[in-house]
Amino acid sequence: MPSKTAVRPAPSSTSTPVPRPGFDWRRIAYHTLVSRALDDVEESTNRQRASVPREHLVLYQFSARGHDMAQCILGSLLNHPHDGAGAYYRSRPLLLSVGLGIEDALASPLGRTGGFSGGRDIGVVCNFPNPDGCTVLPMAGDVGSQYTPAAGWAQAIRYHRETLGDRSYEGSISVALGGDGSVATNGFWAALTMATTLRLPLLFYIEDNALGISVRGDMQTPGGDIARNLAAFGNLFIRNGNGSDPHEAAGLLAEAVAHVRGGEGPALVRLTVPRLSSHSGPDNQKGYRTAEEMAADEARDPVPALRRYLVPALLSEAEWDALVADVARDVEVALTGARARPQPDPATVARHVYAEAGEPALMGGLSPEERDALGGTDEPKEEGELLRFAEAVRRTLRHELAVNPKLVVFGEDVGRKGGVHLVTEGLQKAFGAERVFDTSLSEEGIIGRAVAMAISGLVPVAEIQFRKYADPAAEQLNNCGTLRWRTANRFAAPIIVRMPGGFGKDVGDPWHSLSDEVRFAHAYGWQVAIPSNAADAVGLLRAAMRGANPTIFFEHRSLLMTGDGSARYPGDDYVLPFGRARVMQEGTDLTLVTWGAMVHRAVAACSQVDAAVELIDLRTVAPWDRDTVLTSVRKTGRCLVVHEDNRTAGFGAEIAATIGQEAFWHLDAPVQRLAPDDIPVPYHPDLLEAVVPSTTGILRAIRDLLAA
Ligand SMILES: Cc1ncc(C[n+]2csc(CCOP(=O)(O)OP(=O)(O)O)c2C)c(N)n1
Repeated sequence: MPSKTAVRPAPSSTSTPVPRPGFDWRRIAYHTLVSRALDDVEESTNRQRASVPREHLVLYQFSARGHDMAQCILGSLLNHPHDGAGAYYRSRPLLLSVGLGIEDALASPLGRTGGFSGGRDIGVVCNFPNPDGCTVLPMAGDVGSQYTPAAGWAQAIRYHRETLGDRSYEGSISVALGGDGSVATNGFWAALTMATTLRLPLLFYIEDNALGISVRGDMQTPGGDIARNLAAFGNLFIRNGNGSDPHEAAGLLAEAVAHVRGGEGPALVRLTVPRLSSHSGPDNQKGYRTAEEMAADEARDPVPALRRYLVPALLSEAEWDALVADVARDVEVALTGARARPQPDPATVARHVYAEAGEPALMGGLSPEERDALGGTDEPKEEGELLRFAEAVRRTLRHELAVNPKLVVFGEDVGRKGGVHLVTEGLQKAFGAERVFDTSLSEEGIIGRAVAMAISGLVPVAEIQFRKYADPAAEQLNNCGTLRWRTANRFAAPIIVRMPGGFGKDVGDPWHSLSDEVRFAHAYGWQVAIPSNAADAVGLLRAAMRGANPTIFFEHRSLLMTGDGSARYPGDDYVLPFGRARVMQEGTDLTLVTWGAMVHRAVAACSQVDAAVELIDLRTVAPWDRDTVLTSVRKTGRCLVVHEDNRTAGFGAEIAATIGQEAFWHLDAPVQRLAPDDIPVPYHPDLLEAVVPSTTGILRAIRDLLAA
């Protein structure tokens, strides 16, 4: 009985097995040869650099040579219209085999219009919205970042099938492709935990070429064999073998795909493959690879092995040669077509950072019809009940869960406990554990999962327990923000990320009290809300949940813990558009701009000063309401910005710079900022008071500025 990770011996050349039935071997060979030809075109063009017109150069090239055949076998098995794949820069053969056109495959590295990104991203960082077959999720340059979205797609399959009752998802699976280096990343382990604990329909496909650029595989996992090392991992079906041997690779992949499609849970297949080129165009392999090692890899080239396997058993010599000729012709035609495509227009480069009206992405989030059906009004109801901040958020989540079956709420402790801040208390009981659920302790897993769920058409509302603990998810958050732009509006992932931040009631510390909202305002593609009260929280959260852009939604800890942010419930359909500041009190002497919990200290300070201060609660920092601030400053001639985040490069710097640029001649005094002196938030109440702007500090700053 072979062990579950046993390596099957490669068949000897004297006993070439009969090609496995059930595979379209001609198609597999065609795609393998196309991939090889694309690598040839790119590499030879780059070699002849001096004589090739600049517009025909591939500026950044990664070859799939050696990885190609096994990927094409895998691709041939991904034939369900709801299959999905999280892939990486060496995965182009898989894309070809699930339907990517050759001209598109060439247009992207040439940076032409169309293709994956319209010239915005590297040609092998692909994506493929594929209504008739496997969707390839937008790849990213970060190794390992493909895994948690792939797990999220698997969870979304289950949600569509079981919770929404969409039988068309029956039997679909998700696949994550990665190299041997990628098994050392956080993303790999996060996804492995997700897939095995939830028994998700996810296949991990590890293409082990024993190198991560120059680093050997035994630096990535002890002994250099991740399949062997995972033998004891729970709920994981494992297969391990030779990716240069078509018979063996097809057998192992078919077994694993059948396991996952059959609802038996996740699987991992590791196939050894040769790397027949340098890591990427600029790498010359000097210093880390000997001529003997390269020759040994050449001897493992899967293309001759595939030819031996198919000729004469399935194809005659002449049929193989005809296939080679077909490929050469098709690639030549595609190359001419790709080169003839227009260059991207620089005038369009700023488009699709955010959603644009009337131009939804091909995939991601609710459809415009679904959004319209949800509707909304920016007129608050006046007679609503007085609610604390946390209760207002809970009620908004509850209502949206009730009216939108595609909305899911999740995070650490969010389900059974109702969140460590109890904001989601009772929601799992009311809506079930499929819709409101706990996750494993991995912020990368939470956000990566949310991204793919959103791409599949769901509305994920993720909770990060405290602002500081978004750190491990930084890669997924940043990639989510750029996703629409870098796929030229083919994909979007409008996720909502709720996170408490800022000081608590008389208490702080460096871990639970960070605000650092500027980091998200600086990141591409995000909306950032920092509401100061329950009514704004309702409107902004609902705007995010019914909107088309990814949103960071801050829940200030001091407002969650006190009655400071209490307000009347503005109604079940109240939507507050982003970028609309609130002028809390009008005045002609000085403009005070702030947001979040600082609003309450500013109100207290203003009540003690004998001057007409115009107080502006910004509500959102991305986008921020420049017009309201500039109009006010042009009237008052003085501006004080107060915030809780660091002064240096804090959001106040952005506001001050904008005022300097746009309203300089209206100023009677320099713009002032009141913010912590770049000191982390301390624990002891006296230290906390010394760092975070206080009511008396704000009062003093107002008086100083009025006197200036
Ligand atoms: C997070 C991250 N760190 C480092 C890199 C630089 N880098 C690009 S590819 C690579 C090696 C990846 O090796 P492996 O996963 O084995 O895939 P292979 O290239 O061998 O197919 C590294 C270190 C990166 N792209 N992303």
